[in-house]
Amino acid sequence: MKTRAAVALEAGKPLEIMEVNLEGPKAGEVLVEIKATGICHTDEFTRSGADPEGLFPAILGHEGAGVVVEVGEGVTSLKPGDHVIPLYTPECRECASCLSGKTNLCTRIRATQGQGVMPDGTTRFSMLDGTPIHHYMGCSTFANHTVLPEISLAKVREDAPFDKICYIGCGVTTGIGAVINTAGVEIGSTAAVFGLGGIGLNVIQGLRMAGADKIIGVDINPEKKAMAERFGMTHFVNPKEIEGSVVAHIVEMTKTEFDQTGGVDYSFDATGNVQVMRDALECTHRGWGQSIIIGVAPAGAEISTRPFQLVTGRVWKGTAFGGAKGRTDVPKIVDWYMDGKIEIDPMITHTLSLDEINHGFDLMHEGKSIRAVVTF
Ligand code: NAD
Ligand code: AHE
Ligand code: ZN
Repeated sequence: MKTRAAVALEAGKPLEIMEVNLEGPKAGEVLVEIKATGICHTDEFTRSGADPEGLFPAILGHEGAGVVVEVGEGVTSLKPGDHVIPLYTPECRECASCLSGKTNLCTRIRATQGQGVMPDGTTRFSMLDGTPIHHYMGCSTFANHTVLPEISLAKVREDAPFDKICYIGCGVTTGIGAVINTAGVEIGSTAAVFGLGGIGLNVIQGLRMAGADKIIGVDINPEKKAMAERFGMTHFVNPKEIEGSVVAHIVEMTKTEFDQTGGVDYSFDATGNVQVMRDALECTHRGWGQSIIIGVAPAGAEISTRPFQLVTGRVWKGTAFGGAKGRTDVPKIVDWYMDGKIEIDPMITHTLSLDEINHGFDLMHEGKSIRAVVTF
């Protein structure tokens, strides 16, 4: 079949909207009509050329929602008409990682997914002249239709709006999951969130759900303050407007009559900047502070700190997709949204057509959007 897609032809170039060829689903695969997709900073990271795994030409996008059109041979858990959310972290329930109970990082198809191909080593997308187009993160949601492995799809309820629940395909689950699954934040905790974008706001929402008392948001863009407060931020720090280091500032903010050491119980990096990651670690409390890296850093970037920071009890962790097991957890998060336990709508600041997708990237760069969503 033919479908319309935004294609990343070369690193650093705007996406090009074009008709592409899409082969039908092979064994174990599913053809999905994408109804809506968010634009995550990770799409920009790859489009820009900063991703060491970046391949071109590719159809980017990994935060989608849609409807099953056709299933390949042997597919048993899905049928045409089912509503689904694509998963860049699949859940096969059979590999050593899935069976370990210790991680959400299913390894069943990670190698081929990173090479931009389906598990059989081939691509379903091609240009009209026959040039193959790479898949992206196993999802490629910047296309009106896409093909995914069955294990990379979460079946969700049919009354949930596509243009909102697409965000659960990455940002919502990553932010809330980082708090609940990765950090295990307790009631009454103090926390600092670095980066108040599409991920950081969901960390804040997760912290409020977990019952955190003091939620400090840090961003160099003061326009992010109001939305963060709406989701539960109690204090805002703009590193450009304070005297001295952000670490010393947060340590001071968290000292109490009974604890003159200071430092937050938990911190989260949602910027992808390695200096910010260091600050996030070092502003946590001596003896027990945990810092969770969510941000994705460019090729070649490395983190550093004095080992003394860890010797004195701080813990550095990372999280992918908020530690969530997609087929199990995503349908529940859709229920949370539909039951009003979490909010999504205010964070979707812009809704665009596929033809306007590059404007969505501009809005991200200008700091004007939280999430821009493309609807088909
Ligand atoms: P975004 O562009 O919406 O938000 C980033 C925010 O960080 C912006 O508000 C920006 O002003 C702020 N910021 C930038 N530099 C800063 C600095 N030096 N100090 C303080 N704030 C700063 O991006 P997003 O979609 O929220 O994604 C955030 C990061 O998370 C990206 O690196 C993305 O690739 C990554 N990510 C990781 C996962 C995962 O599973 N680990 C999932 C989704 C996104
Ligand atoms: N390809 C990059 C790493 C990108 C990365 O860390 N991706 C996250 C999801 S970001 C979603 O917005 C992830 O899930 N990582 C686990 C995995 O297996 O990719 C690089 O640096 O090579
Ligand atoms: Zn993402």
